[in-house]
Amino acid sequence: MKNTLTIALSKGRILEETLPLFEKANIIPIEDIKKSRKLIFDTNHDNIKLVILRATDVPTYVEHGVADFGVAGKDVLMESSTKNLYELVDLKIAKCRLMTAGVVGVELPSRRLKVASKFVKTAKAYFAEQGIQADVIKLYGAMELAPIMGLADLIVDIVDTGNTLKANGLEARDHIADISTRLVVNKAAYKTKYQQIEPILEMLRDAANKA
Ligand code: PRT
Ligand code: MG
Repeated sequence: MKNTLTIALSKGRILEETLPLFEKANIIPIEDIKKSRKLIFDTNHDNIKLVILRATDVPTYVEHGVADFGVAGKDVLMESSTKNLYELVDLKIAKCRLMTAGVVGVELPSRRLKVASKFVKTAKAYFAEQGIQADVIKLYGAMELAPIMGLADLIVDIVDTGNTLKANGLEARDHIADISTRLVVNKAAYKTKYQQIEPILEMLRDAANKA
């Protein structure tokens, strides 16, 4: 009997693009994930299970080895302080950019900047690297409101089409990172279950490169 491999998937936007990619890689849940309230799913492979998690929890499950693989956005991985994982495949889905943004036409003040973001660690590292003095305020959503309400001079947020910024009178300023979804693997599992993990990696790598 083979060991079970557990793959932790990020729910929401990433899941929408993960399921078709996994289907191309012939990893198919035996029931419709989107129509179910379950969190653990069997697949067409008797040794592969899928668990559906809040995106920010995916690195944690993989770090602790309760999931062997994880599918998570590079933004989430950058922000997480988890170790013990290898980022092995760029799945090339849910692509976007991490950027700073501010109110259209408004120049930055000469004092220490106020920055609002849900990506506090990444934002701090970015401004430090630029040699810019900044205090970063943690928000959990609707980052666009912060500069409009005067909570912050800038936000650090995800931009895709730019429509959300535009609709709120904001403009993108500096590019921090290109983001896409990555496959991560627990380091210990990668060694101890290598024989089982490698073919799955190969299938997902091929599917990502074909897409
Ligand atoms: O709801 P929860 O707090 O759990 O997380 P979430 O809402 O961030 O999750 P979800 O389902 O939106 O997925 C987020 C993940 O998808 C991110 O971690 C990225 O890796 C990836 N991704 C890709 C995006 C976008 N594109 C994206 N456009 N995540 C968010 N957005 C949002 C952005 O925050 C902004 O509000 O879309 C808006 C910008 O889009 P444009 O097209 O208007 O520029
Ligand atoms: Mg959301």
